[in-house]
Amino acid sequence: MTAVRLARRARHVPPMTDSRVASLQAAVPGLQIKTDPADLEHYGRDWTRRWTPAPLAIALPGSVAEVQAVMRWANGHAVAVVPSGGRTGLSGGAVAANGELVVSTERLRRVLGFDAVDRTLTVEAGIALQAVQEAAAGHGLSYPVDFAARGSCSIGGTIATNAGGIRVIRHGNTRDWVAGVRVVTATGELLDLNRGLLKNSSGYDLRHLIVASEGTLGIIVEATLRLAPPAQPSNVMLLALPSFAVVLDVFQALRARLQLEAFECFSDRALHHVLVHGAQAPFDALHPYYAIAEFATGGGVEAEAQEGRVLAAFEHCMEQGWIADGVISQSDAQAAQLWRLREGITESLAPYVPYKNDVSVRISALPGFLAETQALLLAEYPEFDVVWFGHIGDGNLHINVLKPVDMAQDAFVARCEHVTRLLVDALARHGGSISAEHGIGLVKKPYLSSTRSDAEIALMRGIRRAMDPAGILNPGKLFDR
Ligand code: FAD
Ligand code: 2HG
Ligand code: ZN
Repeated sequence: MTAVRLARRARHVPPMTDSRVASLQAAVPGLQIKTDPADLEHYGRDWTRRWTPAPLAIALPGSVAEVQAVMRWANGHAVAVVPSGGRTGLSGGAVAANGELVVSTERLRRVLGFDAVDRTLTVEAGIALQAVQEAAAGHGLSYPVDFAARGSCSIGGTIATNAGGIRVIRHGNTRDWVAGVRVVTATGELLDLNRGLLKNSSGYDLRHLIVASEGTLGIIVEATLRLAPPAQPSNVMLLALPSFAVVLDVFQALRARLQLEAFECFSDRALHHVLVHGAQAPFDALHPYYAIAEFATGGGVEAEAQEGRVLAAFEHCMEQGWIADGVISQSDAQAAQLWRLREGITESLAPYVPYKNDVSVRISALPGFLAETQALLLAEYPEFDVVWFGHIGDGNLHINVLKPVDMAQDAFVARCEHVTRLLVDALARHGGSISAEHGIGLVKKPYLSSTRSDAEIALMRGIRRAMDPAGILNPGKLFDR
């Protein structure tokens, strides 16, 4: 009882205010600002949960003009700013742990326009990815970037991280769908980049500089997105694999025969956690690895021909001993059930606050890289629960390491960082990247130089200084100035 009473009282303690908050409010009179401790915690962190949130305040502008006014004020007062979308990021890019002003796009969620001739949708940056997908479908088209955080990540965040997801194999990354962006710079200017043009050979394409800039070059306030034809009818197939060594054989066998929309894999440990989290077991027996493939089925005669190709692919893989069992969805509900086994992994692991790697190599380099990585992880993490999954058809592997309950968090992270340094060496040997799709943020900052050369990083520093002379935009993220 006492604890409840204390908690209630704590909620009524007036938040600590800072004269800078009053100064911001005076400079931008209608601006919504939050300083409640619960809000500081909520908006000060993303899904990494490794840093303690400690922002100065949360600004929630309701218009582009307000974003500009906030940035002018922040620049004038040398206040660091963390651009913030849905905070589903997995690299600490949206973390505010050092008294920064969080600028949230949460109130900028409108669809601003659809152009049937250009096949583009223009939206405000805070709109959720799923709302964009639904708006596109409402116009008989599709927005094909897709992944499990669709309901809570913002389109601005997906652009700022160049998000990938489950359909990259067929449709590419976010970058491929950005026809234009409007960006507020550190000094409060509004840049209108590329303006939806399909062809534009007029010098440096600053739009693409903004993609994957992780909030270090400006605040994305609006985006014009290319839309694709409506999604084709498709089917989902889940395959049980006897070993990891065959996953690429299965991939190539399916890719040669089917129009793949997705090809993903996950380990028995991943399935274990998803099942504990409430999903339904797909097979009676357990298997070491699983692959999930989505493929277009077409309609009418084409659908029949496709069915033949699916069976042929399946039989070929069975004959080779590459698959032990398999199921194919017979309805959208079944397809969703199968996808849940793959898409539910991150959420099922979240309570463990896992240490994550998100690495990529060229598809052709995968066999050598995967063999080396598997041996490395077996040798280095003999007693840890290591969960493998990923967009294997894109050359992108996710490794989640779970902390043993009796191990201190610092010791756990130190051990994992040691293994990441070894992984970095393997990546270098195979020409890969330390971040395939989640961004560098805080988590992978120490390893940026393993993927980008000194000359590249020097150029990136120069660009950052030119666009943000006072160094207020997401300091400490991606690389130090
Ligand atoms: P935030 O986390 O808010 O921010 C991410 C970065 O972008 C930060 O550096 C932030 O400062 C910056 N930023 C945000 N908004 C803006 C803006 N308007 N202007 C400038 N900078 C901005 N990612 C994938 O790529 N593929 C996946 O398959 C995938 N699956 C996921 C599944 C789950 C369950 C979860 C929790 C995450 C997953 N992610 C995935 C990671 C994450 O959802 C993506 O990185 C997403 O793009 C982040 O969007 P957000 O709005 O949440 O960004
Ligand atoms: C996915 O592919 C996401 O599911 C999240 O990119 C990966 O949790 C992860 O490590
Ligand atoms: Zn992923």
